[in-house]
Amino acid sequence: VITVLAGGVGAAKFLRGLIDVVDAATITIIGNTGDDEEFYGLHVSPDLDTVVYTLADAVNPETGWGLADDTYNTLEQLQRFGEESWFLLGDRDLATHLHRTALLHSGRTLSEATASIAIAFGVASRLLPMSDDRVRTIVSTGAGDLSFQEYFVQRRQQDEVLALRFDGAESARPAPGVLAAIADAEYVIIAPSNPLVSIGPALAVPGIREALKTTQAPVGAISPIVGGKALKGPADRMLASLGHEVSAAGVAQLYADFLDVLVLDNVDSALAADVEERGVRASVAATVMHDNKARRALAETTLQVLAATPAKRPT
Ligand code: FO1
Repeated sequence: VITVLAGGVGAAKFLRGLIDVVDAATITIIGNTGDDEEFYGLHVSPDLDTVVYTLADAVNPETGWGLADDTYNTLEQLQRFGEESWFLLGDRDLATHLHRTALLHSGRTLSEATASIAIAFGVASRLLPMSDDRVRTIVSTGAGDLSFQEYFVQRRQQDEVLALRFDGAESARPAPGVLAAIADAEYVIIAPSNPLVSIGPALAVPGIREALKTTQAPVGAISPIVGGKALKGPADRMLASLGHEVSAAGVAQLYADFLDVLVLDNVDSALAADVEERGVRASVAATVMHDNKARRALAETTLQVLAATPAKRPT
C-alpha cells in the first residue's frame, strides 16, 4: 500500500501519474479538508473533488479543478437572488455538492460521502478525508481573518498572510483508516502541495504527524517550490511572510521531523546539501509536470527513490 498526503491541483496531477505506474487500488490518499466551505448550504470539499475529478479524467483541463465542459446556469440564476457568486461552482459540479450534503444531512460521515463520490466516478484508489470532523483553515491578513476560499478565490491571494490557524484541528480526530494507512504503508508520499495550507491542516490533526514520525515506511515528499517559486498558487509568498525559507530546503525544514527523503527539482540541485544538513536525504529529479508523461516519470522516480531509502526508524 502506498499512502499519499494530498492537497489540491498539484497533488492530483502527481496522483494521476502514480495510478499509471502502480495499481490504483493499492493507493490510499489522505485529502485536505481545511479549505472546505459551505456555499448555499452545500458542503464543498474542493481538494477532495480535485483529486476525484483528476483521477477520473473528468477534471477541467484548463483550471485543474472543477469538471470539464461544465456550465454555470445555476450560478447565474443565483445572482438574480443577490447570492454571492465569486466561487465558480459549475452546474455539474453542483451535483457532487448536493449529493455530499444530502449524505451528511442523513447522518453519514464525510468519509462515507467521499467514498460514495469517488466510487461513482470510478476512482479505484481509496480517498480518505484527513478528518470527519470540521477543520477550517483561517488566514489572518490585514483585511482580517478570512476563510481559505475567501483568501484564495474571493480576494485572489492579494493579502499578505500574517498567520494561519486550523480551526477545529486540536479536537479533530483522524478519519477512520488514516492512521493505519500511514502506519501500515509500504511508502508514504507527501504530494507536491503547499506545505502550509494543503499539508499543514492534516499535520495539525492530532495523531497524524506522530504517525508519520513512527511509521516503518520511508516517508518522501516532492518539493512544490522550484527555483524559489511555487509551481502554482501563493505558497512562495506565504512561506516568506510567515518567516520560512522559500526553497526546497525550507520545505525540508517544515517536514524534517518525519521526512526521510525530499525529491527536489533539477534546477535546485545546489540545494541538496542544504536539505541533507536538515537530516533529510535529497534526491534530484525533473519535478515539473507539464503533461501525463512527466507525471508518470515523476511518480516512477519517486517510487524508485523511496525503494532506495531506508526509513529513519529501524524495524
Ligand atoms: N479556484 C479558483 O481559483 N476560483 C474558483 O472560482 C474556484 C472554484 C472551485 C469550485 C469547485 C472546486 O472543487 C474548486 C474550485 N476552485 C476554485 C479551486 C480551489 O479553490 C482551490 O484549488 C483549492 O481550494 C486549493 O487547493
